[in-house]
Amino acid sequence: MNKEISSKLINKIRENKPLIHNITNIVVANFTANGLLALGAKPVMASAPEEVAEMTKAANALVLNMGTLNREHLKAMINSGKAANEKGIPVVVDPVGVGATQFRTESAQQLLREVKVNFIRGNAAEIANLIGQAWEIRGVETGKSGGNIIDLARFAAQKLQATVIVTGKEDTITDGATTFLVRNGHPLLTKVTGTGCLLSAVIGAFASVGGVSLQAAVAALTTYGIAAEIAAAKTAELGPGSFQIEFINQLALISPTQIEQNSQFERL
Ligand code: ATP
Ligand code: TZP
Ligand code: MG
Ligand code: MG
Repeated sequence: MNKEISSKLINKIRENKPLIHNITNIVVANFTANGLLALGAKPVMASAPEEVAEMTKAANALVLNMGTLNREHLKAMINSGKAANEKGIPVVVDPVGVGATQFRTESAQQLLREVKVNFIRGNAAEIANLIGQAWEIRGVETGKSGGNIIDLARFAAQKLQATVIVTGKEDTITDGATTFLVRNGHPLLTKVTGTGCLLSAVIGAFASVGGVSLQAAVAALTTYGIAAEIAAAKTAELGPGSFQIEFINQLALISPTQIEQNSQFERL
């Protein structure tokens, strides 16, 4: 892991302005588009099965988010995923709420059978349920479980043949062989809906310029976590609303030097 290359990926996003195609949920679409714009990428949301393959062909990464899934969305995700695989652009899946309902769990498994996915980012419950392990989930939020998150992430990465990112207080990033822990972030991220979803889109942006690599994922997670830390410090004594706005500001303002100096990660 080269810290300097990692911290400079933000410049590449700002220079190249990669187009990130998102098929996402109705809760977070606006926040995700604004977060990607702040970072320097270009968002596009398109989810009609009739047009998604064409849109994906013009994009530099594809992000599939299952937050408010329906049959049409699933069809669109499979069509666009296949187009992304043909073009060779990174595919990120956010399995929001998998495990909470049978429809979500079965749909996610079908998607992973039909599309080659490069990154899967979720909370511990979503990743566990994706691979058939029991882990309490309440709506879209992870519940308590005694499971070991690092073992879970490694096993999931091996089973699903993808880089798996399990987020929470600490983030685990693994391709099944090599594992990193990222410690940047702030508890206020859990008080704003869509911060996990936006992170999945940000991983797409970093992978579009940094390739399908652990380096791109670590860069995305450290950058995101540091932006949150700065935003929390600047809005201390205010509430989550002010934090949300300042967080978007910091995604636009954060510099490679700040990333290099403040990133907290370790290779296990
Ligand atoms: P959930 O719905 O269970 O909250 P999520 O999909 O919103 O899951 P999170 O796990 O909350 O995703 O992760 C979103 C971001 O928030 C990540 O950058 C993660 O590192 C950060 N984060 C989550 N919890 C904490 C915490 N307690 N302290 C610091 N950062 C956190
Ligand atoms: N319900 C369906 S999708 C969604 C909610 C509340 C947003 C979840 O966003 P995140 O990023 O997992 O907090
Ligand atoms: Mg959340
Ligand atoms: Mg989520």
